Amino acid sequence: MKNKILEICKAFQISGTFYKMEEIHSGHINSTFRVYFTVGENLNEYIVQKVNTNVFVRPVEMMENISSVTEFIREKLEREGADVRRFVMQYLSVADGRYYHVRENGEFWRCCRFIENSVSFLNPENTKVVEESGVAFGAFQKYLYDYPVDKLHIVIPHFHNTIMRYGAFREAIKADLVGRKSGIEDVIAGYFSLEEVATEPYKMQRRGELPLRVTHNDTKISNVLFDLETYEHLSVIDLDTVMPGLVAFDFGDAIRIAGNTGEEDERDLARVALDMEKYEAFTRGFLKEVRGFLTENEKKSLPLGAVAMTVECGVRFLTDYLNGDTYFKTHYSDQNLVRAKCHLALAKDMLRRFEEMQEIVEKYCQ
Ligand code: GN1
Ligand code: MG
Repeated sequence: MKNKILEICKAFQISGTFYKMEEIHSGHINSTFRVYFTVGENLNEYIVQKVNTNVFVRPVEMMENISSVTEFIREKLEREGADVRRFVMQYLSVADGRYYHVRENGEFWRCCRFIENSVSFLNPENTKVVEESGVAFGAFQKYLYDYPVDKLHIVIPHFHNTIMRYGAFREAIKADLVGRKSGIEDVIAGYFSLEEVATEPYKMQRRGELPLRVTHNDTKISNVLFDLETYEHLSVIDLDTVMPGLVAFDFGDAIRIAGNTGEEDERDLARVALDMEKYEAFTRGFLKEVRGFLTENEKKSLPLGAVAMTVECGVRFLTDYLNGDTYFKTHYSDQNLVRAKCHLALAKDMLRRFEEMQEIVEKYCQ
């Protein structure tokens, strides 16, 4: 692997002496490496990624979205006099200016600078960090508020089309490709009982009640970088799925992770609940940035977005389990089922606390 990574770094015109590299295992789709080079006394760090082209079948368009959106943010930051090296991602180009390198065997690679003195968290306990992540994703919305949404490529069509996600789920149940349906009828039934509520935000958008904006579409808290010492937010990362979408989904997908008292694949369901303190912290941070321009319907849709994203992601995990784990990376045999059960429990807890969730949103809309 080292030789391959060195070949890729050379393509991206990285100078210096290779020092070390390590794989980062937190993503479920792409393969990610942190690579260190020394130049004199300095240690320069890079994130080198192999894009999963089974999932991202139009990787060139994806990189066009990313470079265009980051450029847009960078210009605004420059006008504000902010430190562009810390607050927005910077991708490296190969000799002819493209932001990707395709190897002879067809592998699609890209590389960005690692933001110095930054750290990310999978599911932090510290509510200040959770609030800061709300500010980070809210600010991302705010910076892209006037970005022409029609210019974005649809990198993965129907990505957060919850109705179609249920369609794929039905097909997987019917096909039962690897014989995993038997014994999990209760989990399957649990997801069908939430279909109506989970598909509501998508239907609202179709009825013209919610606008499409430039959204991140994968707002897990580990996709925010924080300053190593102050824990203030720096840049939002993983811009692969930046596309037209619903603000409720960006809010909701963040709550799915940051608001869960357990892990994304928590096996002990007694540990899975909506952490109201963290929910409130994220909401406070997020709304501080976006309340000035969201429509009334959008504000009201936020708690529903959290339920929808939790259910939709759970449906996707269960679909993948039924299909034999071909989409999400798994680290043990029933991980997708464990993830799905956890998301079902979390969504049910959200519905129990739904009024409280709405009250908190209203409180920070003032
Ligand atoms: C995938 O690989 P990662 O962690 O960035 C997935 C998201 C899911 C997430 C679940 C392109 O994101 O949609 O919400 O796993 N990305 C894609 O943790 O499908
Ligand atoms: Mg992602």
